[in-house]
Amino acid sequence: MAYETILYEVAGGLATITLNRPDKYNAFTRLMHTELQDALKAAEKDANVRCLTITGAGKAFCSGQDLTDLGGGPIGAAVQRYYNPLVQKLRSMEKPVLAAVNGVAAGAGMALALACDLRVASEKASFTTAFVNIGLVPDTAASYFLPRLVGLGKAAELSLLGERIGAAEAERIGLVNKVVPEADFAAAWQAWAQKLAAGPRSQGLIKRMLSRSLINNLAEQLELEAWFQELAGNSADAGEGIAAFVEKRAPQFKGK
Ligand code: T3D
Repeated sequence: MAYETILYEVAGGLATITLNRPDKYNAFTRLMHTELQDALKAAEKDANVRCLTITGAGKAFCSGQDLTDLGGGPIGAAVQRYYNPLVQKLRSMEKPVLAAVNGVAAGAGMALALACDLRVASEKASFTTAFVNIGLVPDTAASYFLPRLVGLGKAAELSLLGERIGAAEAERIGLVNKVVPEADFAAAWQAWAQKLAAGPRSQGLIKRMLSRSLINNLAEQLELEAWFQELAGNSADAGEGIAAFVEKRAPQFKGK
């Protein structure tokens, strides 16, 4: 399907969404939200897609809400209508989602990266919560994921001061999984995305388990592990994984 504000491509088990408003640093508009939801649903439904990557066109990853196109109406209602479903979809999708952070990620754009499962950043990437700089509070689950990724102290610093940090600092504090030189960036995120796209059914379960670990107590998490291990153990991919180990060959997972 042709979109105006994003690109959506599927190749070899890997779906890629590119936020595509480079002149506005890929800022969100209402149309972009609608198109993004549509593409996320397509990726979720398509059995051939086993990993999704979100990246940005041009110099930026995403600069958050387009401040020249606020749409009017109560701001809280806009957050509920557009941003909350975006986070919910990213978290409920039983497929790994990778943020390939090519440039600056600000406001809800930074939050979008935080809501993904993994973050690979170009050395050109940078991050600012930005909300406080315009008198707002973090949304798009930034106040949920940021303390969990970097700890309360750093989350407070980034949220209260709104300063921009570079990719190396983001890697140092655990905000991104890895930083790669600009020349290697595309190859680096594609290598991870392709590996994830060739992975077993258990990846979706692992994603759910890690999300639940953020709210479960130890006893609940142990029960969940036993339950999900039963599900994973009965999957065709587990059969293949164990057979491949015994036969000393590489497994051919089908995501089933
Ligand atoms: O109603 C609702 O939906 C509420 C929801 C709110 C969620 C949010 O995301 S609130 C936070 C919104 N985002 C921001 O506050 C970030 C604003 N942008 C910046 O702080 C900076 O632009 C950046 C840190 C992202 C990049 O700085 P820099 O110096 O590298 O670039 P720049 O020159 O500021 O920006 C480049 C261009 O992108 C520029 O356009 P121009 O002058 O070349 O024509 C700039 O205006 C444009 N741009 C950047 N961010 C936005 C934007 N245009 C519209 N909206 C933006 N968010």
